[in-house]
Amino acid sequence: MINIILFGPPGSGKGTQSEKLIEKYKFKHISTGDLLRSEIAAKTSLGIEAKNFMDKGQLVPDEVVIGMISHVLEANPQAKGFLFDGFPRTKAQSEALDKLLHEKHTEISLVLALTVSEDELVKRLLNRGLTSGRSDDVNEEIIRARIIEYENKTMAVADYYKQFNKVIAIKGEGSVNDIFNLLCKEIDNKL
Ligand code: B4P
Repeated sequence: MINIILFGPPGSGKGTQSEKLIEKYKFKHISTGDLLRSEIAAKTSLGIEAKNFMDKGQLVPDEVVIGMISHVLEANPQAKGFLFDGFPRTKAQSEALDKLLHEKHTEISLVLALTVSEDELVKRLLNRGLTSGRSDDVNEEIIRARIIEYENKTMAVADYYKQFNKVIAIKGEGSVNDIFNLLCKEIDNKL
């Protein structure tokens, strides 16, 4: 079983590359951003709580996200491997994920970290905001707040997995296909 974390700042291409990776490798895709947006669309109490944070560019509280992940792992006992997209985003989430996977007698195999300059991130997200209908993509101030959350809380995830030598940095600028090929090369090395 191979379990991968696709890591990187907002707008680095995690969602874009995940779509291609799950098609090729048939991983079970877990995107906390997508899960939260489904909760918001369904107007659940979890969604209403999450929206308050997401609209300000802030991370949703750890216990909310960890609970969601725990349910998805439980619901997919037959999965051949998981692709985590946008999760974990804090050290506490990383530790919780390791514990949940350990209970399933498995672990994170690889953390693929996309690196993209801040100017390019802002440009991509504003551009996506023109068509996505995502309230966190339309305003540069909110986008910058998301990048600050990433620097203050999420970079710690890479540090956490570096101690186990699991992190590989991949340049996330260039064509979507070229970046995809770089990611595949690293995954193939693990298969
Ligand atoms: P997410 O849904 O995870 O979204 P994201 O980080 O903004 O974007 P992603 O990185 O997937 O976007 P992509 O580059 O593919 O998070 C949204 C919010 O949810 C967070 O701010 C937070 O509030 C909350 N949340 C989610 N998970 C959480 C967690 N674990 N804990 C707490 N809170 C959580 O796409 C960006 C754009 O770039 C697209 O338009 C794409 O077409 C373009 N693009 C992609 N690759 C490109 C390339 N190579 N060249 C040019 N453009 C490219």
